[in-house]
Amino acid sequence: MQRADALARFSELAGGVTRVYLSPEQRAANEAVLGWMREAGMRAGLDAVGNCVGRYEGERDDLPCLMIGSHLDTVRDAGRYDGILGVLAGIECVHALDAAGARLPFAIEVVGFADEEGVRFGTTFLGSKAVAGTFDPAALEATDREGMRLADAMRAFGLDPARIGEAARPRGSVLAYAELHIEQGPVLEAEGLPVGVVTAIAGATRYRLEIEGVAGHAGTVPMRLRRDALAAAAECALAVESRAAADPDVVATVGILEALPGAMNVIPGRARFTLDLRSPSDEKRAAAVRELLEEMKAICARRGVRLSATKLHDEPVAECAPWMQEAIAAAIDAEGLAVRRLPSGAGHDGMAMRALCDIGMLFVRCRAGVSHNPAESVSEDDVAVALRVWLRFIEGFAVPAQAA
Ligand code: HGY
Ligand code: MN
Ligand code: MN
Repeated sequence: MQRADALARFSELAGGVTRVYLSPEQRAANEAVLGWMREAGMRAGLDAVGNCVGRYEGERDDLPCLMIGSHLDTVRDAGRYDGILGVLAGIECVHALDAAGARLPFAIEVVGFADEEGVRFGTTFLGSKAVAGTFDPAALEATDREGMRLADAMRAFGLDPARIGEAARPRGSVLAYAELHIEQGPVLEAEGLPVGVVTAIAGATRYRLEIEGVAGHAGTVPMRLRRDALAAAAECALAVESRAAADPDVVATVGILEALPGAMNVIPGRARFTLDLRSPSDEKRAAAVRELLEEMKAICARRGVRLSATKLHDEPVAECAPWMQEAIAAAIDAEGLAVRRLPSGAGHDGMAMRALCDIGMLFVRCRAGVSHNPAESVSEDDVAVALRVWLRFIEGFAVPAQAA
């Protein structure tokens, strides 16, 4: 818990937590995490994309590993447990094994992924995709708010984009990927449970959209002659909200909305906004995205403004392997706790890691389900329960014959 507080201080936001990919704050946080990994008995260092990787050998060197991970980057003005808790929990479990001199029939790798949230470049899962071998080189052209390309930001950080492929793991070298994460939802708290087993991670689509209208003088252009880009974007945002509200299996968010040029007395000639749409059903997600793009085009045509949409991200539902769900459920049961299976509305690095190996997740109750918010919090007791479950899951881990 103190380590989560310590990492929260590595932030670009005074009085809050914002730590994005390849930032000076991330470099400082990496140093702390690598130090804790080494103290726990791991060999630790950064991989080719800046993930923190710690390795604890099994009963023999160079055995395939169980990968225990989560992410170290945050959203803007974030909480201090989203992602972070899963990395710290992995370190704590290895520390317990090391202190007991325990060696398992597999290695353990604890990974702190460097870019799960995708806040700086709009992409996401850059770290886990590199490990899974699915990193898309086109992402190197993505730019941040200052217009800096990802490739240049990597070089400025001391990484070589040409070596990203070195982070990819050979198939078979990772037996499974397991992530402990706060639920970021209200279910466990509502049912009085400290932990739960994740069944699947909802599919997600992200778009960056721009509306081209006509800038003008706020005092002289009659309302009926205006091509107000922001008003059009606002109508689009309400269309997003009502389409999602119409289907309990769909959630959609306009998280960024900018009026340009951004002066009080100028009719916005341009508007930029984002769409984030999720569903546990890939069919419903695709239908909702298709219908919303049509509807937003019609809104803009009616208003005489032009809409352009760029898809940034499109990940289908990621199932947690039944055998991994069973293994985590058995550890929960062995701790004398009720086993609750539930889906994840939030995205996680497992969506990328499933390209390499089977995945599983353990959820930890968080207060009022609040996340992506400084009020995000977990209780020390629940974290203690989760650590005991996680250590038991790790010690009992084995790949069943049919899953191998
Ligand atoms: O957006 C998400 O679901 C995750 O926090 N990246
Ligand atoms: Mn998050
Ligand atoms: Mn997260």
